Amino acid sequence: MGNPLYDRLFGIHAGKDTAFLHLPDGRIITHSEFLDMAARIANALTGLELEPGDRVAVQVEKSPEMLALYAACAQAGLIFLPLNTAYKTAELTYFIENSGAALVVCDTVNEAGLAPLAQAQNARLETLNADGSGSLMRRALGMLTAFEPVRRSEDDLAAFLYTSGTTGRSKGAMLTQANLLSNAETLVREWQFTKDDVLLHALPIFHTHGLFVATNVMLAAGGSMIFLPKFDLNDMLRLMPQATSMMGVPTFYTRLLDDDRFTGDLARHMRLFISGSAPLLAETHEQFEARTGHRILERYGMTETNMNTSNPYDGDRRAGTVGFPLPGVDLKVTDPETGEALPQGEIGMIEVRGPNVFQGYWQMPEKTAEELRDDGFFITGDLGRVDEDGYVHIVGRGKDLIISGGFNIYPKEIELLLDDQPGVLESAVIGVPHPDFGETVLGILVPEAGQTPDLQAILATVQDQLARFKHPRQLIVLDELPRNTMGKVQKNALREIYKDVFTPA
Ligand code: MCA
Ligand code: AMP
Repeated sequence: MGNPLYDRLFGIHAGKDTAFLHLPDGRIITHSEFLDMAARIANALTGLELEPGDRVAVQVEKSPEMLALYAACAQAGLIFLPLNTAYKTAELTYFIENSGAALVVCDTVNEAGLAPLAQAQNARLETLNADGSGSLMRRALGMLTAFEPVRRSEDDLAAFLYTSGTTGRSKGAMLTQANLLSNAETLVREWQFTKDDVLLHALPIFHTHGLFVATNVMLAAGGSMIFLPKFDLNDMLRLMPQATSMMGVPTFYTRLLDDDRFTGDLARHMRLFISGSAPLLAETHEQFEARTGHRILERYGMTETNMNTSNPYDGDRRAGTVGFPLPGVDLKVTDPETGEALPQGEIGMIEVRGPNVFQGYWQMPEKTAEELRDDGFFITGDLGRVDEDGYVHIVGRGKDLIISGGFNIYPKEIELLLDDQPGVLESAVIGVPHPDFGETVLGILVPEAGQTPDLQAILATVQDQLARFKHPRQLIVLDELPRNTMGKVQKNALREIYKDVFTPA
């Protein structure tokens, strides 16, 4: 039986002195050096008395060591639970408590803040910093570079990724080894990745895109990655000549296009540019082709499902579409009210089924039942249609979601906080177009009678409680919110009124 995730992504590289990570300072980490590091960490984790199936919550900066911690968790049968580095203590508290993490790994600067929380639930606390220092690597240093992978089956859980919801409460999406492996192996074939590929990797590795799409695909293909700590335009331009491929959110592409140094010559040698996590404007697709001759390959996925659809590698990559269902993925468009399949061409709810679809939300059977049907179809919350050529178009969202620079934000979480502020009767949070982030957050407040809320004080509270990317970029005060006859706030009307706030005509 072995350990399929470890064996097929990591074990296959044992003893290979081929390049795996190219670091921005020119250093190269080979596959075998990386596996040695992972095995040392796996030994260190076992030394902490962690048991297979335990959750390891990780909020650290992107680094080779963080990636090796992911490999070590796979090897030791632990559930990897990466967390956005922007989250504040208040947000982390929920994830750590809800997941029942047995180990929390954080940056040294956050250690004191997280210690009481870890202690309260008997979790171990170790540190790992961007430069690879910290208590976890100190433990790992003295360990052996051999570690027999813990036996696991494809049905065992490999990762939890938290995804927020319309109620404001985040849900832990449970992903098995099979979910991750099936998707990675499909994408390698569909996008024709090989050991000769060098991926320009500037995405964070705490989300599906940077970890399960970009990294797992490169591991399965045996290629290497130019592993940047974050998106930095100068680094991207400097290092693109050494890459064959890039994956990014639409903001990566608009930022590249906004810079004159990004020329057709710089990109011509590249094999493939892939975009996802948020809608790529058809205009960006067209500008990119005009500048570089490349047609960006857009695909569509979710935390709960990994990737569902992709434009073709060979064939017409159509702007404004997310392509065809991937092999093994069933996709249908249904009536959001009845769940009945709609005739081809009609707009409705996108539902997907396949080996990529998660197992449910951790300890939330009701939420799971609301979104995952008994027959295996997952209700994505995205509204779309399939055109006469079979291309899937996402035309809107049936869920109240804002996607800013590829990060998902559920308005409810922010509204709950705004509603609690002195002098605020109620609030509505909407996404409005933003030239850099695609969408950004706008907060609309209604004061209590006779009150004038202190907007600066409210923003300060928001800053304290919520990750930066969730902060409303502006607060607007209104006497009342527009409502329909049922009393429901008409967010569409608000979005229309404020659509030009950040993108003046
Ligand atoms: C940073 N800031 C943001 C964002 N990122 N604000 C709103 N939205 C964001 N996405 C804050 C910074 O903290 C900073 O705050 C200010 O905005 C400007 O920062 P800037 O330097 O411009 O930002 P950056 O650090 O360059 O980051 C922008 C980014 C980054 C490169 C677009 O957000 C990014 O890498 N996004 C990718 C997200 C991703 O991987 N999503 C995949 C999710 P201050 O003003 O205080 O300095 S997985 C997924 O969605 C599914 C499964 C899928 O299909 O892939
Ligand atoms: P997440 O919850 O971070 O997994 O984000 C998943 C959501 O991102 C999907 O439900 C879509 O709304 C959105 N998304 C991902 N890829 C695309 C895309 N190519 N076009 C439009 N929306 C996308």
